[in-house]
Amino acid sequence: MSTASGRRKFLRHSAAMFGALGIPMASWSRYLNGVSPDASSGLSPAQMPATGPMMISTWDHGLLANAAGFLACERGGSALDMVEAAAQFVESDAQGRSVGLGGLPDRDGHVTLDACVMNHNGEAGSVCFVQNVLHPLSLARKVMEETPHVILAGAGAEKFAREIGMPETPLLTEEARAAWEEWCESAQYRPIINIENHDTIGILALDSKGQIAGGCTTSGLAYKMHGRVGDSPIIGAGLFVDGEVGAATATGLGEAVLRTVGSFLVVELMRQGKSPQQACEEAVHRIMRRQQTSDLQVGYCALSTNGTMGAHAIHDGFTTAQSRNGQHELFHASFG
Ligand code: SD4
Repeated sequence: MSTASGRRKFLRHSAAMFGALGIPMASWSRYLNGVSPDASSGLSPAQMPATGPMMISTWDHGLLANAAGFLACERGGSALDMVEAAAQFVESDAQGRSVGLGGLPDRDGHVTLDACVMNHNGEAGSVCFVQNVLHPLSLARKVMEETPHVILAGAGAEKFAREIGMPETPLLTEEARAAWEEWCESAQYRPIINIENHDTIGILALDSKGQIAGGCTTSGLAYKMHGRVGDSPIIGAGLFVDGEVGAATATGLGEAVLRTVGSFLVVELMRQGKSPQQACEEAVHRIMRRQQTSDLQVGYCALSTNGTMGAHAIHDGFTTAQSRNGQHELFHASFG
């Protein structure tokens, strides 16, 4: 596909998504003018410090997610509001195969969701192994804001969602069901791990007050065992935010991230003086030193409270969307 036709397709999809969310065209169209859907390689300019609201999100879908986050910011939203708006955008997108609606199911055919949020004060909320909730990250935020707990799981989280008025939403689309049925024919009920099978969204935002927040939301590994919970809803693994230092989030094979408490590690390395880029590299290398990584992917991205960003992955192919000054750009992360 040519760059021009790729861009046209991207803009059509974006317009449909913003329209479906009821966001008026006058609000989103100017954001899309600042969106560069073609990934650049090499060092991102966003690794340089900057001021003002900014975001970094995992994978290509982070571009539109960040644009949605900036709309929330323009309406006076905090960093956490930016994160939530970005997440809702991707969770509602039925074309995405690993987050929310349209996500691929577990090996028994159930779409089960993991999500969490954390803010600059160190408050955190999380839900895991949740079904039929369109916006699990918003539910995680409610756990943080309206309960004395940090994590709610499974049926208990779903009950809480009903209590606070979140509608039950079936998430398995026809396309995702068809993909699962095809998988069932040859897979012998074995959960798979491969480096293509990832595109969870992790989102980090810094608002104009200098407050930082993050979130992570996913339907997890496709065709995982029923009941499996990954790194994404686990504070310290899929996400960590420290208002004095910065924030980090992870994507890829959750088991590898869980074993190394990856996002916490990235933030602690930043506290010790490493840049977000150096910290992401060290956390990836920690996995590579301990595990056989030829068939697994993990990527981290990080944002410091002074506005520098970094991203690194085990393998080529990890992209991050980086936004500031009304510009949203996609970057290929360094790897290896
Ligand atoms: C998980 N870390 O459930 C998630 C999957 C993911 O990009 O990030 N995919 O293991």
